[in-house]
Amino acid sequence: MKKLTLLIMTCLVMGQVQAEDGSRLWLRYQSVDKAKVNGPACIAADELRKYFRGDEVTLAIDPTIEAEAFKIEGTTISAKDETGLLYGAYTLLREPATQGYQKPYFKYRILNHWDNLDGTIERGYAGRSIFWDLDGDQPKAIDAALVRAYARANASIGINGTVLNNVNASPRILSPLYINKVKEIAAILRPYGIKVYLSVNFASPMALGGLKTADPLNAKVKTWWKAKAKEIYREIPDFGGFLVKANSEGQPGPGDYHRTHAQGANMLADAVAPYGGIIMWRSFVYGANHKGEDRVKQAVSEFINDDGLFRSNVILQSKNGPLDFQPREPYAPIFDNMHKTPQMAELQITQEYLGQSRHLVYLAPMWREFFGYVAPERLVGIAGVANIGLDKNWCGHHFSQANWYAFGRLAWNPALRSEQIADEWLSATFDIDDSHRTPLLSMMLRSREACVDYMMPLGLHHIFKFDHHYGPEPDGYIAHYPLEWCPVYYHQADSAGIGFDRSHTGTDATSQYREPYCSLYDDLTTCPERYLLWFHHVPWTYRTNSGRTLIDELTYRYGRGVKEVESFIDIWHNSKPTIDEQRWQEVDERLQHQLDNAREWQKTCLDYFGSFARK
Ligand code: GCV
Repeated sequence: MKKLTLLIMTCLVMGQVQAEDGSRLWLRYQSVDKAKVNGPACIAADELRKYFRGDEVTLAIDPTIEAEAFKIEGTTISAKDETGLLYGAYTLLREPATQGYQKPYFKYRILNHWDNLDGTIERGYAGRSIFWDLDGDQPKAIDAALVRAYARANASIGINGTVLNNVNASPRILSPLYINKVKEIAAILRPYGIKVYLSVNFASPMALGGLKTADPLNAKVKTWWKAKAKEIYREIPDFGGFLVKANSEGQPGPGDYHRTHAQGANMLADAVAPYGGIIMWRSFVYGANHKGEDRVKQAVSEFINDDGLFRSNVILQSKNGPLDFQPREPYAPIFDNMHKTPQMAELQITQEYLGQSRHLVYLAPMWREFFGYVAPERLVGIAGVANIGLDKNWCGHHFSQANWYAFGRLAWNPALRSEQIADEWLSATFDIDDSHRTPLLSMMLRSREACVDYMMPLGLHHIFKFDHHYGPEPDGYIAHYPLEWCPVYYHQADSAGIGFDRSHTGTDATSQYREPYCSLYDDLTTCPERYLLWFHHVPWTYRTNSGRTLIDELTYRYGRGVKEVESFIDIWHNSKPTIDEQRWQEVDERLQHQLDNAREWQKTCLDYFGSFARK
């Protein structure tokens, strides 16, 4: 009898313990079910009733408070509506001592999913799409519970929009069948304060509407988009708008009809304007019209004449750097050149070029670095290319969850320090005490710089293997490829030195920057070392700040990166007793892999560069 009771009790206890597979993200609240919640029935009330550890909370609607903001006084949360209450509730759950008024910094806090309708994800490293898949040639049913869990996670960090499909967009997304699916998703996300947006293919009127052209000045084309917008808004009245990749990497756009970006964007802007929609128009454009021009200059050349010509509901969305989400880039000078156009920064959460979901690289320091050059007040929003997929732990690597979290927190408040965000995330994600959290915090904070060191120190860039953007291939060259896809184009190593001369003696990309950066970057003696080889072709014998020659400094930095990963492994091993088994093992396996990769980067790059330097 005694034995049976024990068995039953054990089963009950075990039944309550959830597996630590990472699926709960940073939302690992234990249900206490004790708080009395006064106020309207809503998600905020449900969350607090279940998880708040105090005895009583009051939720109050106060129309004088700004949308999305909230006020906490004692244990009363006031907000204009349920979204504000929800943000207040998650803040209270995270930091029970919070008091006072908070509002999100950026109006647009948006995830960009590069999810294809067939379920694959471009640059996705955590499994297939959580939104899309095919069932034969029909869209698969939406997993409402999963989408709700996604909405909850986003609301807990203040994200208020999501683009549901890849910027390399299939026209099918605008078919009635898919609009219905989008409507279903929107209904799940709406109570969490999240709007849906879609990436659109500029040639949709031809692919879907049977028109012979997609020329933005053509009357039939305009009418087609207006009708499409009307159809969407009839189903989804709070639809956010469109994201557009036009005339970039083979995508159609207004340039196909000798029209400008402004003409293309404005035609779409007019279609969604009656409903309050916006157009996020990407500036990631290079190639076709710019043969021979340094790729990092092309966005400014292409857009500068359009400044001031866009409708007020168009936002120009630009990647943080002028090339393409490298481990380190100087900021993109387009942010200095468009003075009359609202701008958004596109940050990449998915670590395409930072070890993908295999390497532990905490990205908040990189994004904070960007805000040091492009002040948040110059932006109306930030978009983050999502790292979310069907993997049990959502992001592939348990620590990649921290990047999703950090993106949301910085969108809420770009002044938050990377350290505070990492600390919040660690505390919520693992059950660890202060003494164990400190080394993990240090590991996270050093991890991005380590990645730069073992991949591309001193301003090197884009020396990745063709296409998959993971391992090193500094000697990469394919004669029939565009030069700007070839690593040798970016490092320009020869017997004299290494680096891309973008100063006034080279491509003059430095002239696109505002002062003091223009002069600072242009002069080899004042250019910060972290951008040295980005802006200058430097002799092998050049003495860096440390007194080492350039090749010795490269050797030192690759070695430092590898040592850092070794030290991460030590830290992780020391933390073993405090981390649950499954997550510990999974992270450990990836760290070992990261170390192998770091050593491969070190060897491949130093062997190759050494063959020029040490001739
Ligand atoms: C979605 C890079 C990536 C592409 C991506 C593109 C973009 O080229 O490798 O996968 O396409 O950027 O941002 O449009």
